[in-house]
Amino acid sequence: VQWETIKEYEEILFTLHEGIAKISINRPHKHNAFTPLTVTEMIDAMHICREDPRIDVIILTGEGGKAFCSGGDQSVRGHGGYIGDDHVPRLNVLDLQRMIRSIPKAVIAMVAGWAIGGGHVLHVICDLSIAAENARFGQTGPKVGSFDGGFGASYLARVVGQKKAREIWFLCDQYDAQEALQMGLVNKVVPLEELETTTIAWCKKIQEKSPLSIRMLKSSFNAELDGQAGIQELAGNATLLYYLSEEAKEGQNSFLEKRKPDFSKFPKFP
Ligand code: 2NE
Repeated sequence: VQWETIKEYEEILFTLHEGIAKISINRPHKHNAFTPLTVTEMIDAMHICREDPRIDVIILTGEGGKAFCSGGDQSVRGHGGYIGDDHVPRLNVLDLQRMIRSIPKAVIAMVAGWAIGGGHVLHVICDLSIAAENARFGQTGPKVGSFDGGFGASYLARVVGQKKAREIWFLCDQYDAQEALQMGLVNKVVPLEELETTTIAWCKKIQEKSPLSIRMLKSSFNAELDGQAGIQELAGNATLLYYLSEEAKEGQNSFLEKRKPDFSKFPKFP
């Protein structure tokens, strides 16, 4: 597969292949642990994924085949958060989590090796997860003095159930790919050498589908769980569809033409 670079970054790779964007954490020497810069770059790439009409589906992954992501880089964790060149403590991965959840395109986690800590949460938030046989999953927060009580707890519990989610966080055990499959934490397990081709095949199946259907479904799945923000997303899509209608255009045109709107010709469906 030929991946064409969309934009150069320091700590991630951002590439495109036939409408599929790939955001890959490029810190394999640290099992793809993220720094504030890694996350800032991922956020920038996600913005591009949202705006670029060439991009239908997004793959999130890590370089090297040994780790998807091992969470926040503990060597730059300081007083109050993860510290970058600006010396400001940040937890900007939470902003990235919300972007993965709200972008109106499918995001697939392609997991080889470790998906641990905040890296585990990132795959959990993705719409789908495809794992290589060498994938290992788990949370470490209570071991290293951290926790993610947001999506990392509540959404994980929606995915695997309350008992299992509490086990994952309280025990900090690690789970192999088959165990992850059994608990519904991933969608499919494949040999490492088939991971990318399988993920691309899944992307292509999604690409053949109606983008508006995918968009509506993603926001519908989110709506119940995400409270007012979830309803806002779904309602925003309803507004988008309404703006495409002649009925909505009549309202706008009547204002611009300084006349009373005539909505009488539009059907009132039962
Ligand atoms: C992932 C795991 C279990 C792998 O173990 P192993 O033995 O296969 O590899 P090793 O030797 O530990 O790691 C290889 C290199 O990567 C670094 C290691 O320090 C090591 O470097 P060298 O000693 O060779 O120089 N490395 C790995 N993970 C790192 C990390 N997260 N930060 C900095 N360096 C890291 C094992 O590596 C492991 O347990 N890693 C730590 C996992 C972890 O606790 N992550 C943070 C959880 S908290 C979090 O992510 C978070 C949150 O809870 C809330 C909000 C935001 C973030």
